[in-house]
Amino acid sequence: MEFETTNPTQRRIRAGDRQLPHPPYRLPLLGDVWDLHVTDSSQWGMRGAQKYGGIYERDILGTRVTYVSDPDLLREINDDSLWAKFLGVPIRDLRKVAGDGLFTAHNSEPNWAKAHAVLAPSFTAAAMRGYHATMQACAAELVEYWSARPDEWVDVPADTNKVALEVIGRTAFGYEFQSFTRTEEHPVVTAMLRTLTYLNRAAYSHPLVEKTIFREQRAQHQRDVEFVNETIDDVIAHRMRTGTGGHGDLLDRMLTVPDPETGQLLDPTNVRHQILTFLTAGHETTAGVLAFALHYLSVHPEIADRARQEIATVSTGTDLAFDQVAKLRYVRRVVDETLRLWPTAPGYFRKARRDTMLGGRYPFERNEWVFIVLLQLHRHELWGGDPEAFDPDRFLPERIRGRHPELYRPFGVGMRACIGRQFAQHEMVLILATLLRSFELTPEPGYELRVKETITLKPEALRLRVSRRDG
Ligand code: MNH
Repeated sequence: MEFETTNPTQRRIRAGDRQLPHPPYRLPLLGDVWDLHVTDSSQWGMRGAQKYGGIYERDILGTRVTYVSDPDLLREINDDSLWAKFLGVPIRDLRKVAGDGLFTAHNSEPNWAKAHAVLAPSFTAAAMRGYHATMQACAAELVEYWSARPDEWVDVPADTNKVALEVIGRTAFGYEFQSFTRTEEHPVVTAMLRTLTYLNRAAYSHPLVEKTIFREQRAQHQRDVEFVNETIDDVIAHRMRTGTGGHGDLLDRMLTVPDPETGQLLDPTNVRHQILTFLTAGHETTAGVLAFALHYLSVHPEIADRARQEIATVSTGTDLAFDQVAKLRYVRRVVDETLRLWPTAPGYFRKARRDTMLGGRYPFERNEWVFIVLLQLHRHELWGGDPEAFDPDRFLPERIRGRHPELYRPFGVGMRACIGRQFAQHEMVLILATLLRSFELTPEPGYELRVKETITLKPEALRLRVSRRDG
């Protein structure tokens, strides 16, 4: 413990002393609320950083929201001993669905450490070997689905959502959504997407507004949450009835492996929370990256061809073996660069563990929080050149070396960083490579990338022509 106040030469840390750049025309009581964008809040956070700098704030009805995209300040903020995970508005609302699942648990909740210990072995690089065949089968279903549509403009984000949902459904709890054979969207998917959209929109709303103007939507939202919960509970109950073990999925692990620390199994409600966490955290983000990557590959045929050459060199067969995926260094750089421009989880929150003078200049009292604007961090001037240019070679080993360590954080950082990182990377490289080798990608004339936010990011209305190629 440090007691700054016992040092007479040091001034007390007071939030009131913190002066930060902010939008002009700040109003009494309302603050900067006129400058709030609810449907594109992350992109607006980025625009703000471009105007006001690497740390600035908006005062929303008396709540100070601090936006940080200065990598030097992140040396402190990303340090788990100084700042801790904070559940900011859209994430906190996710707790209504995902409860104390890994993503939405507070650091202090015992279920976080418990589930982390039980599940971590399922996410090591070695564990990926066990998921490879499933991921491949899902990729093959997408190839078949697109092969049957040579003369259509395929809805890219919808279809990458399908493939990522199949992957996570099967690897997490042995569930096939049959995304590629049903004509209507799976009702659980509809309910989950509506839930995310609702939570994203209602994030800055007021309960009274929700109960009046948005009464219908709110009722629908409650039905959606109930329906999703029941469906997952059925799957868990079915597994328990028909026998655990032998599935090699996350559900088996959660139902059979005790926490090494306490010797306890996860309780059934927590298991449901974890499944819901994996379904949401493990599918929207990955699907978004695949969709953005396909956009860039379609408008940069030279990059797509270079990737195809690499794929042909690594594998002459029709399928990519597990060990070959790690050899696709260029495809991996395409994924890395996509995540630089469009980190599909566009930021994260941290709160100060104790009173602190951030960067030696900005006083933050204990428990005050900041939002890390990944979209702007990933466009910081230290990247050099035109930050909007899509250039996978930014991730060449020699160019990564010497780079500021806090300049690239698409998977977060520290103890609360993404547990699914290796999973997502293996999945994304495998699926992209499979699609590149199977299809020519033609962009829609005149399409300009617009980005839609539903907590995660997606390219809006992205459609491509996909035609079979041999090899
Ligand atoms: Mn993922 C945490 C981004 C894929 C499961 N994920 C995080 C965080 C970021 C993130 C950022 C940290 C948030 C914070 O600090 O508040 N995740 C991604 C991205 C992709 C992704 C950009 C894909 C690309 N994530 C996945 C996949 C899974 C997954 C796939 C599961 C299979 N992520 C999680 C879980 C957490 C998390 C679980 C919470 C971990 C924890 O707090 O212990």
